[in-house]
Amino acid sequence: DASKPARKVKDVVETAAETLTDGPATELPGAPGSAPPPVPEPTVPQEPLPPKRDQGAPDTRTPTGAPTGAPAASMGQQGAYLTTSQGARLRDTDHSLKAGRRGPVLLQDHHLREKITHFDHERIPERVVHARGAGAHGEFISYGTAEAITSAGFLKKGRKTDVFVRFSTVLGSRGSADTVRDTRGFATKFYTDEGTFDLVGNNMPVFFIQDAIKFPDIIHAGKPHPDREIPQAQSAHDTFWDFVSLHTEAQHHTMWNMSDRGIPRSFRMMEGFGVHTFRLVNDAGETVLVKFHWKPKLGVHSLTWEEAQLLGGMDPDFHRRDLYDAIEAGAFPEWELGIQIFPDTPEETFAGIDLLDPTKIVPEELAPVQRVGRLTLNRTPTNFFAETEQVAFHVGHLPPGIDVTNDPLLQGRLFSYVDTQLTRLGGPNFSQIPVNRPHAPVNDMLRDGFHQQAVHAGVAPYRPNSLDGGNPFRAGDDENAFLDVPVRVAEAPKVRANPVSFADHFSQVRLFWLSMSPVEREHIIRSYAFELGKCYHQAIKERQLQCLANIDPVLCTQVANGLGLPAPEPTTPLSDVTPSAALSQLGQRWPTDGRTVGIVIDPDGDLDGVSELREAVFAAGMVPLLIGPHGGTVAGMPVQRTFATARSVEFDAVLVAGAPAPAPDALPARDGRAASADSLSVDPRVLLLIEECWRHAKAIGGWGVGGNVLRRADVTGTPGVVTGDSGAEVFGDLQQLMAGHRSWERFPTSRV
Ligand code: HDE
Repeated sequence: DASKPARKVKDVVETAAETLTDGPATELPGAPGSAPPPVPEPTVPQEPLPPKRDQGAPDTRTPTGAPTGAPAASMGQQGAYLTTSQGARLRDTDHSLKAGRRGPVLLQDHHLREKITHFDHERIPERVVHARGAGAHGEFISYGTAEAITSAGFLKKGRKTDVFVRFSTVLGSRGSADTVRDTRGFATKFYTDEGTFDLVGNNMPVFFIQDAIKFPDIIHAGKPHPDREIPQAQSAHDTFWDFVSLHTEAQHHTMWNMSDRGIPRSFRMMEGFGVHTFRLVNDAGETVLVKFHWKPKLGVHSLTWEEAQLLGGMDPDFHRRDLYDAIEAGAFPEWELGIQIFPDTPEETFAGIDLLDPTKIVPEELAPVQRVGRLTLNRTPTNFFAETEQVAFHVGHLPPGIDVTNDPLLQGRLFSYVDTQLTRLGGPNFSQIPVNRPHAPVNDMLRDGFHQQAVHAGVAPYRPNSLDGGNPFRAGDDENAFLDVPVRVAEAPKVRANPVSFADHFSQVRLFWLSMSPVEREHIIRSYAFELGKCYHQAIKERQLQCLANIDPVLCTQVANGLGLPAPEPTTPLSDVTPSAALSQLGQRWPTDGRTVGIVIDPDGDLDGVSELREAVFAAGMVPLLIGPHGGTVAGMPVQRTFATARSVEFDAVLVAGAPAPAPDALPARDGRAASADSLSVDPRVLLLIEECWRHAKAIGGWGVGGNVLRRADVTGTPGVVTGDSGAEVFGDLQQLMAGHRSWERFPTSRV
């Protein structure tokens, strides 16, 4: 009974206090002899909300499926009263148990020791790579289009499977910024009812190395320098470029990183790739080779480099926030899972491309990506640590119907992903952590070990046995067991060597370069020039320029110009390749769901127009954020950003309804501006907002006084800037612009 007072606690404490004689005579209120004042509760104790599904206790079931008797939610946060970890209620958690008010703390204070000891061990080692990440729950619904080529049940028509996805950067540590230039991880855990399937992919379809044995080398080169531990989460430093320029198989992935793909606008706007070739097997035992792709509903979009840099300071959590905001706003991120299918021939090549080489793609024009299902992320984690930090992916988590190939990078990963969890999650029982628990019944014979959660019954965790009734039994041929496809292994000598085709390091980099639009090429040139410009060693820059010369002379010359170095001649003939239009991010129109529209308002201006516009933005599935000279509300509408807190980088487009003149004590108007043609005085922070949006090629609009503000900012009449009579009218044009993502026509490119 929660309301029952503790048994005469007050009397006990008072008696104890009376017997104390060692306190100094001068002690103030609460001196020995007086009972400690009761600690008031700031709120009335009441039962908390029922725990969410994920807060439940681990499923402590026996191998035969019988519950062990542990209450379902015993590990979650529950009950109105604070307790010890053993469930004893506590009356005080703010004072240590001391020998007198001014005395030393007593070793017998078991609550103090439990609280501090647990805290001391709260942190676990961060992931050695992909440490910075954000996760979300969702569901995958299969179209059934892959039924003929795989027996995997979750790919049967209409089948719905729970998923957990974790996005990440690779190089930075857990607290690093989201918007750095880097590859992004895109790891998906499908909790299928035939066992968990982890598709542990990236947002780029190729990798730096062809053999897993080099992974420590590339990561040591990319991580901060070992002496000063800088730079954090960057590839713009000597060791990275030292490695990739010496190790030319890295050039393809490096160019993807230098392209706009290295700075995604949002996790929601990234493609995902399984990178390796996998093998699917159907019920008849027939096999095909496949590459997995995730295609985002919103299209593939990127930040500009300046935006990415500004966000590193303004909002280092930008991608994480964007993901959670979108899900909580109901703009659920969606991707289609697609596969490229290749015949499973002994050569394991397609159109001359070696399917075991993870530095190669198969252009979509040669093997179209066939859609097999839809992923929707619809729930944010309840607890970051429990779920996003503790989730453990493994490329070897495969259900029946999906198998691996001999890609030497994939083969090494098959070892690494279990091994790393032993250190990171502290032992071999990580699959019992709630987020890692399979949704299929588990009946393994794995026993004991650190952090064992299950209370296994039975006496015979071995096979064969007669004591546990012979359990567990092996699945027969027609009982949907995992099939190791009996691929023929060539009789060959043991060697430390690659297939000969792996020696081609430049042709597909050239293919990628030639597939880019002029704007994208311009960005690639700038990123090489920026990153190499950050290197100290001349020899490294020269060596990388040599690699670029072997990819494309125009690219090489432009980067060399940026560095102020001569462009070398190619040392290998340039490959004759056919560009792949599917590699470019530009030239299409995409849905704009969940995009943010900043609306600059004057509290004394056209608020009816603002209100109408706000509704129109909501109706279009986007997020309107009002930006005013001060916070609070105007005409019943929340002002979410002020001229002081808003920065261009958090908006996809900006609309100006009006902007009041700066208050006398605000920042001074810029010199020269105040004397401009229409002499309208505009807060300089609003002008900065508009200028930055313009520089970042974002859609800009204004109506009424807002049109004058845009004139003041000198942007009217340029591509992607619209003015009109009403907010709703301007928003119509703005939506069209946003569907094309950016207005690059503002910056005609001529160089490439
Ligand atoms: Fe990983 N990788 N990796 N990787 N990887 C890890 O596993 C590794 C590779 C990828 O959100 C680690 O649990 C080796 C390719 C993602 O939890 C570790 C090699 C691709 C994630 C590991 C590779 C990836 C990881 C670190 C070379 C794209 C984050 C912590 C053979 C297809 C998963 C962990 C998450 C994480 C090893 C190469 C993707 C150490 C040895 C190629 C998305 O096991």
